[in-house]
Amino acid sequence: MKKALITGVTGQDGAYLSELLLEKGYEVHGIKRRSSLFNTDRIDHLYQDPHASDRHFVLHHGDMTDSSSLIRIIQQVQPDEIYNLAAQSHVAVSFEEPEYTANSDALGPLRVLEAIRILGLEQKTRFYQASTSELYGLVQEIPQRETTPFYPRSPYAVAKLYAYWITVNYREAYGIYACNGILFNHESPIRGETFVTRKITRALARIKLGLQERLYLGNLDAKRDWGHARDYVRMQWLMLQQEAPEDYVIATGEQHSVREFVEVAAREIGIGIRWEGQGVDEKGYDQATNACIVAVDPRYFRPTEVETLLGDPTKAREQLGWTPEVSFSALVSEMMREDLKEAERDQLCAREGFATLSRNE
Ligand code: NDP
Ligand code: GDR
Repeated sequence: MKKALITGVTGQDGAYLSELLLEKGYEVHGIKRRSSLFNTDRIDHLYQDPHASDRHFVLHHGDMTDSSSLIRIIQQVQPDEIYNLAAQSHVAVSFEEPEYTANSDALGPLRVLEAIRILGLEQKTRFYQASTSELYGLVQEIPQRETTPFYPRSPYAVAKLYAYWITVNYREAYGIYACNGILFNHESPIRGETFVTRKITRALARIKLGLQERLYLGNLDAKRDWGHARDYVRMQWLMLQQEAPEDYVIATGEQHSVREFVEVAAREIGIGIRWEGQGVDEKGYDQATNACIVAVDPRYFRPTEVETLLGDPTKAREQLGWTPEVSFSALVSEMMREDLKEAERDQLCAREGFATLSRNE
């Protein structure tokens, strides 16, 4: 039985990847960091009691900023594959916490690679690094492919640039099977609530049910190449099953703006959108059209923005036979459906006198 170790197992991709690897018969180990509340919502359905004898899903406490925990876990697990997904993954937050972001996102991967080397696992353990389209930042070529020059535009992207190159360097210097998946934005119903897609679907569902008044966003003209996380974790696994390690762009090849995302999501649940302006009542509805109001709040603008990203996944398609299965409209539709269910649960709680919180973050 193959053993995989996933850092960032409690995150969006960690949850989908755990499901995929368990289906494939792996023994899956995950690293979660200590928090004062349970932070395992996304993987609770996979949880196995630590006292059970035949466990295939095992969680360990560790942190990307703590070499000792990483070395100890890797020594104990002796994984065939490590998927390094853990990161402070929010671009806007990285401007507020640049040093921590560098520690976890740049030095974190270095610590894992060093652990592989210190433990003499160079020939055994394959390493996947969660690289990102944010590396392209101020884009130098459209669409972006593996050979497009990088121009990072945030502390997050700069940290990920270090991680990208240290992965390449350890591959070349020590012969480790190490590769970068340069993944473009990928979303799902379990996407973090402060990324723009989930923020939109969650807010529109709550607005429809009268639980929230307005949706405040930043740059509506930003364009992204959005895919579904389930498609993208398949590719993470495929990249570690090849004869030789290589880096791949994973994207859909299709681009939409934030504004378009709002419009498609609103259509999906049959509500009108009115962009901030005149004739709006205090609840955020335009009474004439009964449309929900989307307002722009400058606090969501970034000091340096990535305006446009569009990936070219030709190499992944030709060499690995990978194509995304979920279309943009199917993605929006699934996210809207799931957020409506969540809003209905919150509405029920509100009706029974339990408070629910509208977060506009
Ligand atoms: P999430 O933010 O959903 O998950 C990040 C995970 O990392 C969480 O499990 C989080 O733990 C964990 N984590 C954060 N800091 C630490 C730390 N110091 N030590 C240990 N664990 C830590 O991200 P995604 O699942 O969306 O993304 C996975 C990876 O892919 C990330 O590295 C991200 O940067 C990268 N990426 C994501 C893309 C996307 O569109 N989703 C695109 C390209 C790259 P906790 O749950 O406790 O917060
Ligand atoms: P991104 O995702 O920065 O691309 O990073 P995010 O969803 O945060 O932003 C996408 C674009 O939307 C604009 N935007 C807003 N963004 C947020 N979060 N909130 C808003 O209110 C808002 N209004 C407009 C942003 O300015 C941006 O242009 C994600 C993360 O998953 C990274 O970890 C990953 O590496 C990249 O995708 C690929």
